[in-house]
Amino acid sequence: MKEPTDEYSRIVFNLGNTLDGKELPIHHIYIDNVVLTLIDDSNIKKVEEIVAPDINIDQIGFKPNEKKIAVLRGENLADKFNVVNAENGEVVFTGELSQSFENAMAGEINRLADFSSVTKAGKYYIENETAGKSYTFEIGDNIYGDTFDKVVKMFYLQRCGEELTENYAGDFAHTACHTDMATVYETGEKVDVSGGWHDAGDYGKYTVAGSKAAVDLLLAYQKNPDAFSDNAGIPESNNGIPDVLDETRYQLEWLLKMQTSDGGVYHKATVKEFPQAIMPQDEGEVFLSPVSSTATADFAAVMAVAYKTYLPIDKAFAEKCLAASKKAWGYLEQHDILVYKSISQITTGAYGDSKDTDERYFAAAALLDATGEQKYADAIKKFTEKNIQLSFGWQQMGAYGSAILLTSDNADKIDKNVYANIKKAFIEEADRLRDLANSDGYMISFGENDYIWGSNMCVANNAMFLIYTAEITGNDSYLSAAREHLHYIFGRNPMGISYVTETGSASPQNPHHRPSQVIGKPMPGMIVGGPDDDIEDDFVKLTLRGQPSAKCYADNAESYSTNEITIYWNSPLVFLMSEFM
Ligand code: G3I
Ligand code: 9MR
Ligand code: ZN
Repeated sequence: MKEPTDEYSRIVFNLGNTLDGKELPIHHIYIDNVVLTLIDDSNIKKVEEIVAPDINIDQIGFKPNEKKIAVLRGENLADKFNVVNAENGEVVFTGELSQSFENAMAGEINRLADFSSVTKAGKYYIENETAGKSYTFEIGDNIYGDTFDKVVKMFYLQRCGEELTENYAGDFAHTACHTDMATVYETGEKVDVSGGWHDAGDYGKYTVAGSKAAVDLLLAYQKNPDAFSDNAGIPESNNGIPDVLDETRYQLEWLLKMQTSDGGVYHKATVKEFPQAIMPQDEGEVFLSPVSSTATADFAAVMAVAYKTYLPIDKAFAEKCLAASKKAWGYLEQHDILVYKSISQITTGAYGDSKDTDERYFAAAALLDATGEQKYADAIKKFTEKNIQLSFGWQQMGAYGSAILLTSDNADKIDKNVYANIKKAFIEEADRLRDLANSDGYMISFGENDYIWGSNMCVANNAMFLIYTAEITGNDSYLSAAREHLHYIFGRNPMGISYVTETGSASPQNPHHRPSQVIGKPMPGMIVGGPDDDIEDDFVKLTLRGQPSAKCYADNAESYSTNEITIYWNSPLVFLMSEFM
């Protein structure tokens, strides 16, 4: 739990909201030290209007035979709760709440309502005499259908370099953007790096983050191909290829343009500085920042996974990806670590990283899985002599390497002891995550330092970890723990909101996402970053100090550290959802 440190001595006074009898949007003037910060907080009212019930529930719902739990908050709650049929008001189940327990991360006293025995398909809500009613939710076999399509289609809506037409993009249609040649900052050379997906609320394109997004979708398809349709509503729909593969190919084609003639890969393609809220086609000249070894290694990895995924679909494209992967590997063999080189005039996102062993390990694993060539197994042995942090994050990517190896047909090429150690470490980390989830009031695998920038990505990443472990061990307790993470994302969380835009009963209305800000409504299907108790942007510094970790979230477009969206926060969610469709 972080103690609030008050860097600001501030005077807050309210101007009131009428002038000559005319209603004004509410403004506060915050005087911090000598800086006068005027924040348009008129949309705070919208946030206050979403007063979450005291019964937190997955606002999408539950499959008929899974564990079904709601989290109630409050002291002196009535002991009993009802499950009510939302269509006819009939009480279908009455249960007893669990013992109450203190939840420091949420700053709440909680009790759980277990209604797993209710299995009949339908729409329901939970009611308790003291806590009131929950949002309505569904029990059924196909509860994720259109939500999943929204989460997958978000990538189409993030496309760069082509016109998004109204019949596919609706209000988020726009003309083609960033189609001009980019400039290599150090040499002035012009390069075509058009295409791919915008990273997030900004329009930058970053190789490290963009590789994570792509590989999550490819691994999700490899693991659960039947979860993916050919009619998610993109231009390539109904072409006989699952839309997720059409969409990911759009990103891969851009990534291929980011590779230099000697095999290295540029770290990012962005404008010089973040603009205010504008549409993408209005953004200026794009510059390429220097090659980094983390970008090159992530590129090598995703291209090797792409080879394996597209081989049965488009052999020529698959082989193009493998050749690019091997070329990037060759570059890595010739170069030690090349960290992200920050150029002072280019102040966009960094995706910096002081180590590249985990990325190189990931690349070696993907290339071994794709080719079976012994040299990659030998490289893996070398990498595992160093400490590799096992996570599916954009900075520590070791879990990708281990998950690929532990599910590979070519794992026999690895030294038996090395393999045993890789498996042991993976399961030990999964046990740590499962134990955390089993002791957390909202059933996610978080400790007190896990509410960081992009914490909702970590929720989905940890669920990925548990899903892979269930496959590797055949032990379904990991799968059950993973499933509870989905319920957190869609509403069973201390904020009481479904963290994915335009899903459930209450979802983010003001994401930090330039098209949403310009058009004035949230683009659908985007998971927001979620609580970050490091209090990292000006808005939350003025509004969230002292909040418990799990409530350090603000549904405000100014809060990019808690309310932005990214392609690599949506991608692990796609992986997670596809397992439980
Ligand atoms: O991992 C450490 C953790 O160990 C430590 O306890 C904690 C508190 O010090 O810090 C954690 O590091 C955080 C890091 O993200 C974790 O990945 C940093 O505080 C945090 O500042 C950092 O934020 C990154 C942010 O850019 C600022 O650099 C986010 O991960 C990253 O998702 C975000 O990426 C931006 C792009 O630059 C631009 N496009 C939008 C995108 C999303 O906001
Ligand atoms: O929009 C930018 C977002 O993508 C980044 O995550 C964030 C932190 O790097 O910065 C945002 O841009 C803001 C900039 O940092 C400060 N000036 C206002 C910009 C728009 O909010
Ligand atoms: Zn663009």
